[in-house]
Amino acid sequence: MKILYTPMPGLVHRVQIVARELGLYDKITWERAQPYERPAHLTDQNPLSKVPTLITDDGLALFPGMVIYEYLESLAGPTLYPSDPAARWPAMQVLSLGEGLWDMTVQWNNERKRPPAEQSPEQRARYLAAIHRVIERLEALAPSWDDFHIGHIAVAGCFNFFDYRRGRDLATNEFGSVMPDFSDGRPNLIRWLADMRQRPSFAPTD
Ligand SMILES: N[C@@H](CCC(=O)N[C@@H](CS)C(=O)NCC(=O)O)C(=O)O
Repeated sequence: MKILYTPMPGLVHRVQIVARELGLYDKITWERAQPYERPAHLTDQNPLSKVPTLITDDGLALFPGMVIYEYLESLAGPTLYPSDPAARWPAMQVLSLGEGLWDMTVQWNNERKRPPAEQSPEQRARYLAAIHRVIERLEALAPSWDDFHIGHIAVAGCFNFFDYRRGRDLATNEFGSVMPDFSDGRPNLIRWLADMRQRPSFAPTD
């Protein structure tokens, strides 16, 4: 099977963490695709031109990330999705918060990449307010996280991106503004993230 993704030096993507946790990483061909350039090798498989996109050995394209995680789990799990309903649905809620946080951040980031005259301050403020609300909710939940599941990968993966993007902004001033430090003032998340990053699956790959 193959996964189309955008390598970023120093950043491990959520789908890469999932593949490593499941012992599938080396069974996957990892192929570079730049979704914003809408290359045919991506759009032929995923008309949305989004990464990650997985192509199974039978040639079926799967997306978005949440479907890919479940597919990988179906090959090598059960590992990352709790089967007991009392644990499963709270885990799925954390997964949705993590995926939603990612999507909101991508939109916020895309908005600030536009020429200043075309940016909408209202839109940016809406995205940012939602990002802060989600992080506030995660900060409240974090003290109860003594297990490890797919939701945790989704959330920690967002913070990996925040740190990566913030580091680049500080180094390059590419967009003329700096990604906020979203973990600042969130002691529960800071503690929990430090533990997460001890896992071998969280080491950067590219
Ligand atoms: N929820 C999506 C998010 C993926 C996503 O946001 N991908 C971005 C790259 S970071 C993308 O492909 N953007 C292209 C576009 O929106 O046109 C998933 O899990 O697959």
